[in-house]
Amino acid sequence: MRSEHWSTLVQPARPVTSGSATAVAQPNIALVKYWGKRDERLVLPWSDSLSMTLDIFPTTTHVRIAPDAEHDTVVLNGRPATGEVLRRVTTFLELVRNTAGRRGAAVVETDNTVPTGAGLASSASAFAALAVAAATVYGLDLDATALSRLARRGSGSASRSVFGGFAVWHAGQRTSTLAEADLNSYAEPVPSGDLDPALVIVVVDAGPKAVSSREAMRRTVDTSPLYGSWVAASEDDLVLMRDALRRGDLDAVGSIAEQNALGMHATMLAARPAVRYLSPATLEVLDQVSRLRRDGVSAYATMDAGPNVKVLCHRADADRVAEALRRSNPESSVHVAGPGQGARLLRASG
Ligand code: 2P0
Repeated sequence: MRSEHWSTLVQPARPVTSGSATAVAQPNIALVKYWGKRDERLVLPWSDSLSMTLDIFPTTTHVRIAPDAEHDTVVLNGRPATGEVLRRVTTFLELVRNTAGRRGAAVVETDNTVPTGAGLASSASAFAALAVAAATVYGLDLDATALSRLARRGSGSASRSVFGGFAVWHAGQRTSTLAEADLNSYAEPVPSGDLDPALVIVVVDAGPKAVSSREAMRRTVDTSPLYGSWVAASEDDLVLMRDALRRGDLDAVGSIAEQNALGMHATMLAARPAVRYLSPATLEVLDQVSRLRRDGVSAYATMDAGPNVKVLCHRADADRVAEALRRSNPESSVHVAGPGQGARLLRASG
């Protein structure tokens, strides 16, 4: 009786027996940051954020159906993934399969050129590429908004890497239900006037971080007395940032981004126990950026969940800025990025 009852209610998932897809995506750097979740399972943030997708550090992800396999397999940079990485990717594939009403394990092979875990948003490019490839393989026909919403479930910042150039990720109304916020929380492109920017990335430390951004966000939201003020300030920053981008005003974009990043680090420094990603090397780069500004160069710093510094400047000044930062930081690697493309499918079969 019971099983008959079920069979009338639940459409059994149809098996997928073959197919593969390869997608590529690049990381993004937030100029107005995402820091803190309203809901962990749905990856819903407390505030809107805004970023620039880079034209360097691509992640290329190949997903293929493994018809005889019982479990998903994940290979990251040639090595089988285990633990948290495997769990996050499998949970994400489960979401794609449930949404598509399909079943069948997959093999995911990912080549990530971002220094993993160094606060350079490797999960953004990783889950944006995975969303495109997995949706294709399991037959989900999604527009860019739906793809962004899906990528968000893998990693919040991935919602923004679905788009090229500048993108805003909407938090979804704070007063709405979780289901409404889920629907309304996605990224979309933002116009950026005549801006011709570059981000000079100073990797002072490419090692893994001591505290994951997920845990650090949780601790900040739960314990930092400054968190509410930062969210309120960030809302104002977003309005000003959109206006500065529209006007193509790099100095305004840079100052807002720098203030917003320092505010984010202040709120986590006030968490209990404190989360401190900034190192002495970070502070030295911040001093160098101030000196560049005193010398008349428009250069502004932002830092994420790690000690590395990204310096926003005019593209025409990028070589000069990179050279100055290389000279002052001979042990660091320095990369120059411009605005890049959004996540895209390279090929698919079956
Ligand atoms: C951002 N970061 O806006 C902020 C600023 C780091 C500092 O998004 O937990 O890897 O997977 O949603 O996206 C890093 O967090 O976090 C991040 P989850 P994610 O770029």
